[in-house]
Amino acid sequence: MALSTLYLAVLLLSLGHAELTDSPPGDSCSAGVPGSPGLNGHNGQPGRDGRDGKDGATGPKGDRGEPGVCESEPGPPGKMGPVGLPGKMGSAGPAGPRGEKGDTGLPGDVQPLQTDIDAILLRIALVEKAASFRVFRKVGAKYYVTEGLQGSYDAGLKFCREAGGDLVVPQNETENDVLLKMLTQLGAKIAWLGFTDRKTEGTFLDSRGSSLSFTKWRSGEPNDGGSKGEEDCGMMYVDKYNGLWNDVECDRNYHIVCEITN
Ligand SMILES: [Ca+2]
Ligand SMILES: [Ca+2]
Repeated sequence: MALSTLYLAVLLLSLGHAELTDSPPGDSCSAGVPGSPGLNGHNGQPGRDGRDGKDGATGPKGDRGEPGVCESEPGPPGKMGPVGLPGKMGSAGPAGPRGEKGDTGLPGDVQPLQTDIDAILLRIALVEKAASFRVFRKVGAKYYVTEGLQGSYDAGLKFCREAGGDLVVPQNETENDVLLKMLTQLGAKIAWLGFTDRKTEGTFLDSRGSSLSFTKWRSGEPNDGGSKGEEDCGMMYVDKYNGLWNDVECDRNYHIVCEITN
């Protein structure tokens, strides 16, 4: 339609032009027969793109698809959790089998231990012996023991030797006090001390022949007095002179106290 309108417009324009150029001024002529239509012109240039149209209406919802298959790799491990509270200790299990016998130790490793064991056994033997007496007191490494018996100096010395000891000889003030208290508790008034001057008058020696390193003579003693004119054996006063010493006749009857040691 648009091409036909354009064609007619071109035709009228060409006729008008012909009248202006072919007819002299003042002449008149009749209109000629219209010529044949001209050829179609060439196609014009493509027009510009039109504006974007409005979005169409939303279409109907499609059918539900098939469930997919998850094939993803496992994720990394999570962070370590807090340390839990300690659990209760279980009951002891049964004893395991006996192990193999160990290697024999060196003689030098065994000897000190054996020495300690021997010393302990000796100490136990001493305590057992002391405890076998009626009364016993610990004095340093020694024990003073007695059965509460009385007799002469020689009877007392024999008794103590047979018990594995000797007649008591205090070596210092402390030992003298222990003996005094022991005799006081026993109710004794006088007890023998284990030394004499039978061998050399005026020189008191213990049963092993050693001189005295400690003495506690009563004032004026030893005096070798007495009715027989000789006093050769030592003794201790208990209640009368409170632990002081004297030399007396050896055949008197006094309490017998022994000292025992390893
Ligand atoms: Ca004497
Ligand atoms: Ca005397």
